[in-house]
Amino acid sequence: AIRVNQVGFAPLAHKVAVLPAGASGEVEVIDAASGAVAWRGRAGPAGAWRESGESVRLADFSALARPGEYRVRAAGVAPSERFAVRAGVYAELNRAALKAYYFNRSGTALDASHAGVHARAAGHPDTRVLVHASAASKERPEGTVIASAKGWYDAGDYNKYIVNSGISTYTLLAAFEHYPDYFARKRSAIPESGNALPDILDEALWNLEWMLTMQDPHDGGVYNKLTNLRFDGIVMPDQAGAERYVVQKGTAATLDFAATMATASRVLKPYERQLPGLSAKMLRAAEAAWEWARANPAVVFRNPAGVVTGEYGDATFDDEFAWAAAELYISSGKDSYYAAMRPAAVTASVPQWADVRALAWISLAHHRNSLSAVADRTLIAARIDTLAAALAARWRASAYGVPMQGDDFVWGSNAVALNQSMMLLQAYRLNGKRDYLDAAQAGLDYVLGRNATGYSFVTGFGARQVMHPHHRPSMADQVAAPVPGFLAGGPHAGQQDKGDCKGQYPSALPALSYIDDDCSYASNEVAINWNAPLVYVSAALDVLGGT
Ligand code: G3I
Ligand code: 9MR
Repeated sequence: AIRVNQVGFAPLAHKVAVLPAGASGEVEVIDAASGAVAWRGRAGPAGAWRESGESVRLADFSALARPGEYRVRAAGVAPSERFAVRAGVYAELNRAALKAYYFNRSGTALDASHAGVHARAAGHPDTRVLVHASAASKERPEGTVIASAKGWYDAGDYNKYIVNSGISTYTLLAAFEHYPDYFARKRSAIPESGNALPDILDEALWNLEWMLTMQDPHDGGVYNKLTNLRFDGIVMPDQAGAERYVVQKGTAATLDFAATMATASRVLKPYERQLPGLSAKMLRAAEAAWEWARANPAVVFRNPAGVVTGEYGDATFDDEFAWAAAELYISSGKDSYYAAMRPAAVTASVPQWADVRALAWISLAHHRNSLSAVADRTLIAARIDTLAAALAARWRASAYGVPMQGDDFVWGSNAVALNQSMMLLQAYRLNGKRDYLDAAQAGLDYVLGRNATGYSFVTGFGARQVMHPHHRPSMADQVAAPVPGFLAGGPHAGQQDKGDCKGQYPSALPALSYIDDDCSYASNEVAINWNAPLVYVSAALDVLGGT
């Protein structure tokens, strides 16, 4: 079949469909209701995409700007799913992608007025959590009870991990910092909707309040995670009663915390009246975490004996140091933090939970006009442009018309596509090169259906949508539809769950290694760090895509 973004495009966006090489080169875009031809043209030459073993052609129908509902067709092949062309085409997608965080809130009931058929009882109050042996200190010996409520469940499991919370929360804060007007009045029907804060900040706050409890007030260090000893069964949150622990402090968790709190302190500063003292408290927490990390610069987290939940183990800390230093510099105004970042030694790469260095460049670029004299604006722009240029070159050379290739197909590959888009958008914001916007569009197209599996990977969106994500509430709630607004992890050749998904993978090729089955935690789980760039990119393309 012909593959296309199943949600659609802004009128002036770059618009591409992927056709099997065997299809006729004559391509039409037809009105989905009347069948009238709205655009006619030719597909490009056939090219091989090693990642899926396909030979495909691209049809560029960007010239079609008239709002409507369409399909792409060509002789000799099934037509595409339907899609829309209109301004604000990602508004609902963006709302749902943010609402997914509400659905993953720990420690609260979701009532029917906000959660509809996905209403559920409260689980994991985390008001009495034990300090694990690995986290014991003089002031807080093993077994000390602390309160560590709120926060989001990480993913399809019910644990809460600081390393992954950092990049996720930051990305939401960055979306708001870059596009405040887009989010200002946007309502996602969460309990806080209508208060003085935009919903995206209320949602971020739910997790930030939890994160604050993960810092040991005696030394500034931050626990890696709040977790059961082993994963909960496939049950609703209120049915999961296992003892919970905070586990070992680590350098990565502490620096991710510092960076996120420093960011939050400046983003929330205008809301001093609603949140008295919070901004200053967050900056103090960030500085205390930074000091702990300076004194403990290489504490690698590994699951202690007896703990088998997600690890988020990361053994390199240069990127976390750089990111925390950059955010502390911007938020505190102290030049010493810029020097501590060692900018000349820090490159940019596509962000993910274990590599956060680009987040430093994103924030520096956004604030470039108000930074003190020590900041090297030329370097900031160059770092972002160098990365974007490399991604755009891949996009240009790709048979599928996407930057995704080879090593990008990891656990959570769909978020790689969107984080690539997020970085391309940073460069577009700096220098307005149209290719960067178009390559960013390709990443969103990819997760919404222009990929080798033909799925739209966001629950609730697209004609051929994911129905069975590895997400405990979606699996246990007896509701046929999954909780909406979640991005599935996506294809990759690792197939680490094939023991639990016997014989189900259709292919060993990376871009086809995906199963829409809830057995597949390696290809079909959801996670807060994967949804965050979906929130960012859908907002940015709604704002920038029509221009
Ligand atoms: O670092 C190695 C690299 O050196 C090697 O070349 C490469 C080859 O496969 O593997 C790399 O390690 C990978 C690691 O992520 C770091 O990227 C592992 O293969 C891969 O299995 C591992 O996947 C992680 C997965 O947990 C399993 O630990 C995902 O990134 C991570 O997103 C995922 O996170 C889980 C949490 O643990 C628990 N909660 C759900 C969440 C989402 O599935
Ligand atoms: O549900 C767990 C998921 O959140 C993790 O990402 C994944 C990898 O650590 O593990 C899942 O739990 C599975 C466990 O690892 C193996 N037995 C089946 C579990 C899922 O039902």
